[in-house]
Amino acid sequence: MAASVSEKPNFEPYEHPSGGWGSIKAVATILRRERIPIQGAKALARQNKHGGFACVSCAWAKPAKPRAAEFCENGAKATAWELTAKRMPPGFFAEHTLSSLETWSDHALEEGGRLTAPLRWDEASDRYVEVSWDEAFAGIGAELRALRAHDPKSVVFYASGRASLETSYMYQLLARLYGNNNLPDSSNMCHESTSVALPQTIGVPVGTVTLDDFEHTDAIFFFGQNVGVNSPRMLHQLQEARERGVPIVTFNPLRERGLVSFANPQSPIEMLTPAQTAISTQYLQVKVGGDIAAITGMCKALVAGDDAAVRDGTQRVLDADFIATHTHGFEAFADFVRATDWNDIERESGLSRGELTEAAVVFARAKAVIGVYGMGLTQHRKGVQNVQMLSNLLLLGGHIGRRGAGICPVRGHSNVQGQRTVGISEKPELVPLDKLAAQYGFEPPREKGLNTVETCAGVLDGSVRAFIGLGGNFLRAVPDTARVEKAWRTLRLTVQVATKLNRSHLVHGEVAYLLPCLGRIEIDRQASGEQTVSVEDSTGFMHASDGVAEPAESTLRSEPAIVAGIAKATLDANPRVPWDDWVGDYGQVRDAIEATWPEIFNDFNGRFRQPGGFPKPIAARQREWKTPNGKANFIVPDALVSDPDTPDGGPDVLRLTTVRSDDQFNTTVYSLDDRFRGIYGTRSVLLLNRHDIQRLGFAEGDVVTATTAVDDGVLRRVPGLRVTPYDIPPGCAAGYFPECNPLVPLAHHAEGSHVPASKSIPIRLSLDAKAATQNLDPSPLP
Ligand SMILES: Nc1nc2c(c(=O)[nH]1)N[C@H]1C(S)=C(S)[C@@H](COP(=O)(O)OP(=O)(O)OC[C@H]3O[C@@H](n4cnc5c(=O)[nH]c(N)nc54)[C@H](O)[C@@H]3O)O[C@H]1N2
Ligand SMILES: Nc1nc2c(c(=O)[nH]1)N[C@H]1C(S)=C(S)[C@@H](COP(=O)(O)OP(=O)(O)OC[C@H]3O[C@@H](n4cnc5c(=O)[nH]c(N)nc54)[C@H](O)[C@@H]3O)O[C@H]1N2
Ligand SMILES: [Mo]
Repeated sequence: MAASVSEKPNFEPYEHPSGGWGSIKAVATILRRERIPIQGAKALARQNKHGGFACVSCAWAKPAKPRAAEFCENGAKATAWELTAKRMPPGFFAEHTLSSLETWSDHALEEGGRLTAPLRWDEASDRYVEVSWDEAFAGIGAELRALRAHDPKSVVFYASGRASLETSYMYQLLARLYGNNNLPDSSNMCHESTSVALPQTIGVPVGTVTLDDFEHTDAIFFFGQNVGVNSPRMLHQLQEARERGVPIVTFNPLRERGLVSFANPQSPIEMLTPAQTAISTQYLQVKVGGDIAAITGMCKALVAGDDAAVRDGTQRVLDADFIATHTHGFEAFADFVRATDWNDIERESGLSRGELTEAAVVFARAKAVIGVYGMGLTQHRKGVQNVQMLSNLLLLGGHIGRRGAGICPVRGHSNVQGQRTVGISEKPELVPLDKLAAQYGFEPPREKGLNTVETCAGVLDGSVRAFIGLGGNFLRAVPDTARVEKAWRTLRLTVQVATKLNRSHLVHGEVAYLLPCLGRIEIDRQASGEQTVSVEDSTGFMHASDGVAEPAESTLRSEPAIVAGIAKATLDANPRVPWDDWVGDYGQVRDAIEATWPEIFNDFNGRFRQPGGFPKPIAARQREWKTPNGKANFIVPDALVSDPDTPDGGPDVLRLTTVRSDDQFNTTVYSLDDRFRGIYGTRSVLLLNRHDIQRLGFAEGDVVTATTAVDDGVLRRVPGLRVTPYDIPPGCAAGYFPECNPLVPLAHHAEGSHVPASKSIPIRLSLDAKAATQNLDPSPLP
């Protein structure tokens, strides 16, 4: 049962464009697989539409005038995964102990379908047993009250990034009324590097571009974001830009299909002809961790060109007016790039001076440039400086606060940006605590709370005693899996709110509850009728989302109802916090959000249904710099390499980056295939450059163990990885998240943001078994 997907690995290069017929076929397959052809197809028609639901997959912008089908292959998969006809009722748990389920794969666990009833772990039988909602809340409340009497800071309230603005607001209030700011979330593993970097450079914690900018841009630069897989609806904006002749320059160690070419599955012409749009006009296979060096190279070419223009009295290359009026720190930055040697840039980036100069020329010619990026920049030891380097580059040309230009961090979960906006943050200075104090008549905790990495450290050292998880799969998503899992079992209480079973529900504390919730696609009926929720997209627009499908089971409760249930069972009654009224009418939660942030959410209930959503104010869009010095700041990096730990490990040390396949959503693994990378039937692979395979004495198909090359007394290893040749720079390797997470040391995280540096892990390889073909060697044994 554990291996319900047949393990027959197969490798062949995928020569087709992303999108296209491959995409249509994949959508049909997944609807069939989840046994929901009709209901699923009906729901898809209302995905990302006015009066429909906001996709539960990625956070990419939702246009005011949607296409006939405003969803992508991966959004369709996420919808089907949630609306599946499969169920995991209490009877399932009567048949399986939790220890036996621990041997199941991530895929097999979620494949069982939707959870249907509240469950409590029974120690005597090692099984989850059904309890009533009242029993569950009473049990959790009693534990939380006891822990609070001892130390209110020993409890952590994690949020995964999918919960609505309404749920998130109630959840952060629960934590603060309880007595701490321990609100780690998935952005702590994701775009926290952005939230730390950009306030220092341009005075906002989020991106500045809107969909309109894509229609007016002259050049797009892509760093470490796999658009065809992780935000495929953006391919439409890229395709339109390419049709206008806009160059797209990509920096990525791997040649990713979606960044190479795209056939629009919604364009009849492209579907009937071999036509496809080439996406990247220049594809630069930067070394893993080589982005600071690469951008330094581009900046060096630009500054040199500008120095020459000043000398010769010709047209300037940089936007000198913008730099003079709006920025600070330009001279120091220009001196840094002038002083940096091309040899060092070439060595650390793996790119040539010629290639970087060519990219700089494209940049210099464009009146409006967009810089797009993802985890390839944020998940490094110097992840914050990676983001600041991209900001430096854009500032050279004045590309912030100009139509068609801007910085575009592509956010992960569908409401991860929004949950930070409504108070899910461990940093008290980012939350209007005085407002909350006045609104609800209590004294909020002022001490900094725990982020994700600190939560893991707290579990390891015993200071964290309880974990409440609002969605997600914390134990699979975090670094140092083996160590954290072991310590996890010593927790007093674990509570998980979820739609489907995952590993974080199997490894648990002394007292454990698993609470099944409605998904966003389902109709949510409360006292005042069917409820609407809201989310914020990657470009800062707030959207309404209405459920369209019947709930998987009548026993399920909504996330707001579950948060309120825990709150009421735990906290003293406070007449100013009307949990029941809020659950009865989410419009009242929106009123409360508006009262806390009137400048962002004024007339929230009036505006949130408008097609295309409403934007939150982002000062940098108007060239208003909310930085301490009132300017946009150039920031000089302190090293050329994004991962100072890795470089001198010796010739046998490789830099491993961990990535997502085409058929997964984070730890939710839909299948073992990765169509765009030509890998089928297995995720236990290590993608390596052919020369490295040979140099290290391996052959294609060998099975190896990866061991972390960090000497801190802990042995971290992942065995069983198949050596697979791939188009990747020498010295680099790629493997899958979450399978490779045991290799990431907890301390190996971005300076300043604590984002685990899971895009650059130093590893060594050792042989487990020779390739199967060689085992078949008929030569007689001696
Ligand atoms: N279908 C689907 N959609 C998703 C998700 C999903 O799992 N599946 N996850 C969601 C979430 S939470 C997030 S955060 C986003 C993640 O979306 P992405 O940011 O695209 O995340 P990754 O797949 O981890 O990989 C990013 C890319 O960075 C490249 N890369 C690796 N190392 C480096 C480097 O050192 N430098 C550069 N320049 N590039 C590098 C990789 O080759 C890969 O193409 O997507 C969201 N959307
Ligand atoms: N090595 C490595 N590690 C990484 C990354 C990487 O690139 N490399 N990426 C990091 C990033 S960017 C992120 S965002 C994290 C992701 O970390 P998480 O957000 O914690 O993990 P997910 O896999 O998205 O969570 C999936 C689970 O969410 C639950 N779920 C789904 N829908 C709902 C819902 O509507 N409500 C509730 N309550 N539960 C729901 C289901 O039970 C499902 O099993 O992982 C991080 N870890
Ligand atoms: Mo993410």
